[in-house]
Amino acid sequence: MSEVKIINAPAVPNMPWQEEPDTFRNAPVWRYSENPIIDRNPVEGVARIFNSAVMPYEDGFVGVFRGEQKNGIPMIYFGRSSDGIHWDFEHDKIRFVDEEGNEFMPLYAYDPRLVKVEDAYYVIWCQDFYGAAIGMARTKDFKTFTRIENPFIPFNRNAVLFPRKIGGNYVLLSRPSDSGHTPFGDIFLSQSPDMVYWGRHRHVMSRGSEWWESLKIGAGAAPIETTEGWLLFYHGVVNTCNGYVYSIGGALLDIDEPSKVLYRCENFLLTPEEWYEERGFVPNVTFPCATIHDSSTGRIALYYGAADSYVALAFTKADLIVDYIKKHSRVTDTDTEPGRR
Ligand code: BMA
Repeated sequence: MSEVKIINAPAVPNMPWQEEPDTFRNAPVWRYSENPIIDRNPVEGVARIFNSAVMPYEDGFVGVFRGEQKNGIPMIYFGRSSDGIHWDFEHDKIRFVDEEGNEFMPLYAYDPRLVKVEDAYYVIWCQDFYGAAIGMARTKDFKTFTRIENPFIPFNRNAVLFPRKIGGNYVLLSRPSDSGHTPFGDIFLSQSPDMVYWGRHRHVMSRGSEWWESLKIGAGAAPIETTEGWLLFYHGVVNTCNGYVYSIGGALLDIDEPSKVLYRCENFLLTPEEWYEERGFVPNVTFPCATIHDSSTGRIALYYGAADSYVALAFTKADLIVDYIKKHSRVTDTDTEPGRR
């Protein structure tokens, strides 16, 4: 096994962890034995929580959760946990405010990501901006969540920030899309000096030639900085005769120029196999949105939505997953180029 290290990230010795099971067959990722970690009807008025993002905070963990309200409208709920597995949710959805402090709620909000950059925490999600678009808010205390200007015009989804500036700019991955259940989609990168104005857009990677990701792809968890590049977990979708199937894929991006894909795994890392992934409101969905990782051990806990009904957890280690991605890598010219035309 190589000596891959997670860098520029804190040690999180209390992160959730479970060793590989005895049945482990050199798979790159293994599921938590007690999945799903969030069951149906978790909060009064909320039917399902899934596609949600968490991170270490103070002595424990916090998260922003996609709560599908019983009126069918998704909103974002805040939760805390001492172990990263058992979660206490606030009963009311997050009440966003504008920069003047007035309530400023989106019509709907789903698939949140949560990333710390410098001294602030950013929530990034999909919301209505005269069509599906990227919403953003900043918080420093997880009490006041201040909406900042939407970075892009519609239609766009699956935005996630890198956890530090690169080349002096904030960097955001996103997936331009359409107004429906988008039947296409590639990952692009945009840069900003101030989190307000975004430009210097680059293509990162297209839907793959592999069948499991042949329809569309979208960034999942915030990239993890490693000695081998930015480790990106993303989702890949195939259109079958019975509808879309969402699997989890992995790639390594260049540290200084992350629009260049160094390695991209031709195999999915995880695909719907368990009852909570195959059966639910939308069957056959595994949708990664966050990791908790420990730079001292290289342990990674991957949080993913399952079947648009549950939150589930899987584990891997930095050296193991990086070796696996490199061993099974297949990159194309559009992956490895800077992505500028
Ligand atoms: C996508 C998003 C995800 C969802 C998936 C499967 O378009 O809406 O939130 O998990 O579809 O329904």
